[in-house]
Amino acid sequence: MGKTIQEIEENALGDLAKASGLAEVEALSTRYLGRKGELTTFLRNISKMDIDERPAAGKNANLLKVKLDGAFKAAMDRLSDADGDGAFIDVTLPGRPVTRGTLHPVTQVTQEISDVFLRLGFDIVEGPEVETEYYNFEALNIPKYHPARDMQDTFYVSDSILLRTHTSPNQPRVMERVEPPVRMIAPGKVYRCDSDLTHTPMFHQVEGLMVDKNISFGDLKGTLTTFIHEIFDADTSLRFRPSFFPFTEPSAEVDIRCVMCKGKGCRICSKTGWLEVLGAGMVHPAVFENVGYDTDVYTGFAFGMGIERIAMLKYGIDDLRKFFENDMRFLGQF
Ligand code: 2NL
Repeated sequence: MGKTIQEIEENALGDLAKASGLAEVEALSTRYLGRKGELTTFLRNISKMDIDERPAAGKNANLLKVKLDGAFKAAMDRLSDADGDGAFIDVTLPGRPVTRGTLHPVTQVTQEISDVFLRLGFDIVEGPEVETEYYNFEALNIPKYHPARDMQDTFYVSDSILLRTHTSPNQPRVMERVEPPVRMIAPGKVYRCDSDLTHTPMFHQVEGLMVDKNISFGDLKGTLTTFIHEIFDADTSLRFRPSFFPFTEPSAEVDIRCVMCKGKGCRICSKTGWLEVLGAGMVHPAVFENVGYDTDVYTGFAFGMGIERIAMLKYGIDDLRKFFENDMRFLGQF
């Protein structure tokens, strides 16, 4: 006598569990349910059994047929190419890891600088990148034939509209609207028609302004010293060197002790031991007159710096162009 219904079930399900491909499952289906399959043969032989065994055997065999039909079909669905494109999705494969992005180093340094000045009570102000000649130049006491207005440096949009060459235009815009005290910084993108190893046509600046009664050069020195000690090491030495800007008088450039050699002299500081980090000064009375501030009552200081330069010194980056190449291996380090 052949196998029992239980033996056929155990064998069929055991074989199916071990089957790894569509062809193997199809072969098993034929072996058990095909015209000469084991279960088919069993069903055909029921007529040769004792008459009182036939009803139960027929019922169990038909139940198993339904069960195996379902199991083989489910296995084939799982393994076959349902949409016919020659590929199928194996939902049991592990997913690809999702990599997490980072903030651009220029964004990070902008936020750090903003945080320091927020703690000192300054407001953050943003304004248009497409500016008028008036706010970019005239309001800041940069006269018509000043070299800074040369076509070589400025991207003109039309006769009197341009891409701002610094973030200063935000400051007369604010001073026109509000009376002192003013404490603000203006971070953002600026544009200059210049492109070489150390210049990109777009870069980032932060400018600051403080106006009130009795603001002195001492306030400027104290504020910028605190700022430098927050951004670089807390014991970084500074020096204020006399300089010139049309919108400040007196003006100074601020150097810090070289972050690489600590003053011994190296390639980064060109053997001077000092690095220039920002420009500053007392706001020129002509700027106050342009916005309607009384120069007998108010004084103020202002400063400006390039964010890429601060980021390069802070992180030891030697090539400005790295900020603009968007190489993930570079950007992921910050
Ligand atoms: C630099 C120097 C500076 C200012 C920016 C300013 C703004 C107003 C009035 C007076 Cl509204 N001054 N800004 C002052 C001194 C220097 O920037 O090296 N920037 C990258």
